[in-house]
Order: sequence, then structure tokens, then C-alpha cells
Amino acid sequence: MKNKLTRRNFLKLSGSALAAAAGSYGLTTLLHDKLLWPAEAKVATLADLPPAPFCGPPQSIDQLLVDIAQAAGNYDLFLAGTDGWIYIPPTQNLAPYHPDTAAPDPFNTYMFGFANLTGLQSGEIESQKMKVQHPAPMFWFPQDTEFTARLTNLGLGMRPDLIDDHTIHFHGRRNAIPFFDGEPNTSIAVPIGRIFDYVFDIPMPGTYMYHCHVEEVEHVHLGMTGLVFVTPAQNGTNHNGFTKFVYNDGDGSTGYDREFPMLLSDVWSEAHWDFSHVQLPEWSDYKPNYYLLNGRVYPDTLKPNGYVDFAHPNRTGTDLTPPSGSPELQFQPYSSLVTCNEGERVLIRLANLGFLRQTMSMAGIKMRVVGKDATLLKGRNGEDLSYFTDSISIGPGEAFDIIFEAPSHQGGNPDKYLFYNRNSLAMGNGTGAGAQMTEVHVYPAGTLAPQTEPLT
Ligand SMILES: [Cu+2]
Repeated sequence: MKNKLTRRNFLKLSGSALAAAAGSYGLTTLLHDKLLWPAEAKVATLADLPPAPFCGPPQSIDQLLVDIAQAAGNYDLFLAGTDGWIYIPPTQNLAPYHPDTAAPDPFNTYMFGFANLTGLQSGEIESQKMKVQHPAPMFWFPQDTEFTARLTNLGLGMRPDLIDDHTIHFHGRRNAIPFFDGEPNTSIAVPIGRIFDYVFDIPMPGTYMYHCHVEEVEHVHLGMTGLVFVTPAQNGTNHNGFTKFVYNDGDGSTGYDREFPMLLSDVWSEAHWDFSHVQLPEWSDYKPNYYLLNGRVYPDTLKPNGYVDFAHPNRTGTDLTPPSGSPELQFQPYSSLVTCNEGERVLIRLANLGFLRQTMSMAGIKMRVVGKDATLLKGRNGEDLSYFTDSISIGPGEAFDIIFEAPSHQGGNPDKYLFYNRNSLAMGNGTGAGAQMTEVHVYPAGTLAPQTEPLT
């Protein structure tokens, strides 16, 4: 064989040169001096950066974003890709990975994710670095209506060595064009300190998901996932006494009284710890140990909402206000507790952005699946394709619209039913604590006032 300088050999050669250089510098020195160790955690600021010759003296990211934003006009939702911390009760022996001792009290799990900047003013934006929520803000908008989701990127506070872009990929939208796909090899993405406006105008109502599409094994698993809903034009009309619907069904079959979205995600604590400790997980060893429902595990899933309205996030100063009595859930704003009066129709919008198939069961209540992946279950000649089940098998990236009729009240205060993952690994060592599980609370007719906001 001829000894040619192939690309592979060239790479080998440069690899050895790099290794030699690293050796002479001292790899330990390099790691200690240039990378981040949790004990010495320091967030790089703009003052640490050398002035860029092409943009004059350094200015704050806030000022930069405000300048760009003013030029760009209005938005409906303003998100930032960054990192942060959440809390999962340590119910398993996972030392040293969970609880993560690098976490600021009272948190224990490192995340990438989206922070809700909607309504923040100049001077407040940069403060949301390392303040992601999980799941990302849920948002609703009507079909055939333009909705502008603005995305910026505040960088990763724990990992200034990573300068990853972020995107909003609107998962499940039909006829998507690559420009908006968010997959960075065929599309555009948002680097640190920049803004991009995603304008959605979607003719098909239903339950969708969104996630960052950059390095998605990392960014999706680490928490850059959320739910988005397109409401039907039929809303506000009256069919069978209902005025809110999942689809344009024409007959009220998808009408409902109360709405409870639920996103499934899973946490492999070792991978999350790896990212906060400048390590790289071996993704083919993927082995999640916590399974979350709206970003929490049982019994935290029953605790109240931090906020429900994306446009008016509940804030103390610039930071999210924790749910009442639970400071550790400050960045996990969504409850999964389902409350209803007997006889009411309850909509559960179930979607999975974990990496594993899950099976969610409701004990004692028949669930009717009326929609799947933003499609009404109705044949082209009007056949009713909805079906009853007690278990939903849901793969990653799938969505189900489930309506159940609350059973008559049996005398409990209130009556309680479980909605839970049938997989024992997702059931918190068999104790229920730490499980992917929530409760349905059924009250006597007329007890609860009509629902004005989803999730309440
Ligand atoms: Cu990302």
C-alpha cells in the first residue's frame, strides 16, 4: 500500500501533536486553569471577554438584546436557552450523581433548558442566565393566527467552555420547512447573545411539543423540552353545551370542561452530573433513574403551580416565584394534579419527550383517546375512530389527547384516582415516592368553579 497522507492519517497526526502539546502544558494545569470545577464555579461575564474590534467597547448582553429587540418589534413569547438547577427528591442511592453537590441549595439536578423572558425589561434579561425551568413554558395559540416566539441564548453558566447554539423545533408540525426546523445542519440556530423570531401560523389544531434541536441527545435529555397547543377555530361556538374543544370536530365530541397538559421526561442523573462536572456521558449506556411528569415526581406532582400563563409568569423581582410552600420547586412551575367535579369532561394532553416508551394507566376511570399527534381520530367519512382504554403506550415524540368523564362522586373528600406509569422502574422503588405518578381528585357536582386557566 502506498503511504499517502489520507485525511484519516492527517487527523491521527494532528491528534498526536495536540496530545504532545497538552502533555507539555500539563493536562492537569489545563483543566484546572481553563475549565470549570464545581468548587470554584465562576460564571464568566462580559467583563471577562476581550473587546471585539468590530463592535466597539463591550456592552451588556441586555443592551445588545434590547437594541435588537427594538429593531425587531413585538413578540408573543420570549425564551432564552441557558442552564440551571431543579429539585428531584433523592429517593434512590445514586451517589455521587444525585443529589449533585455542586448545586446551589435547595436544588440538586443540573439542567439545560428554556427560561421565560416574556415581559422582562432592559437590565433584567441577563439575570435569567442559569434560571431555566423544566418543562419549558407551555403555550397556547389559535389556529391560523401568527404567533411569534422569540429566542435568545444566554450561554451556559456552569459550562462556559461550551458555546452551543439553541433552537426552537416545533415538533409534529406538518409541512414544516427546514428554515424553521431548528436542526442546525440544515437550518439556522441562535448563538449566544443573538435573537431569532420564530413565527408560527398553523392551520391544524392539536397537541404539539417543542424542543431545542441542537446536539439534541444532550439538549433534549438535559431538559430543553416543552408543550405547545394550537386551539381550534371551533372554540367559542356551542356544541352539546361545550365551548372549548380539542379539534374542529363539528359535533362537540372533543368538547371538554377542564384541561390538564402533561409532559413526560426522564432524567439519567449520571448524565446530568457529568455536564455539571465537565465530563462526557456515554450515551449508549443510557439508563434513566427518574421519570418526570411535568418536570416533577410524586408526590411533588400534586403540589400547586408556580404559574400557568406563559404571558404572565409569576415573578418575585425577575425570578420565578416558587409554588406556595415549596422553594425547591421554583424552576418546576407545573402541577400535575387533576381536579374536577363529577360528570365533567376532563382533557389530558399527554406527550412524551423522554427517550423511552412509557405506559401510563388510569386506575378506575375509562380514558377515551380522541386525538393522536395533532390529528382528530375521525375517519374521512366521519367514522368515529376514538377508543376507550385504561392504558396509553406512548413513545418518544408522541402525543395523545385523552378525554375522560369524571365518575360520580363516591363520598371521598375528594375521591382519588391514580394516573401512573406501569413500569416498576418508574415507580420509585415501589414506594410511590419519586414516581411518574399523579392523582385525579373528583368532587361532588358544583364544588369547583369552572376552570378559567388550563392546569388549575
Ligand atoms: Cu439547545
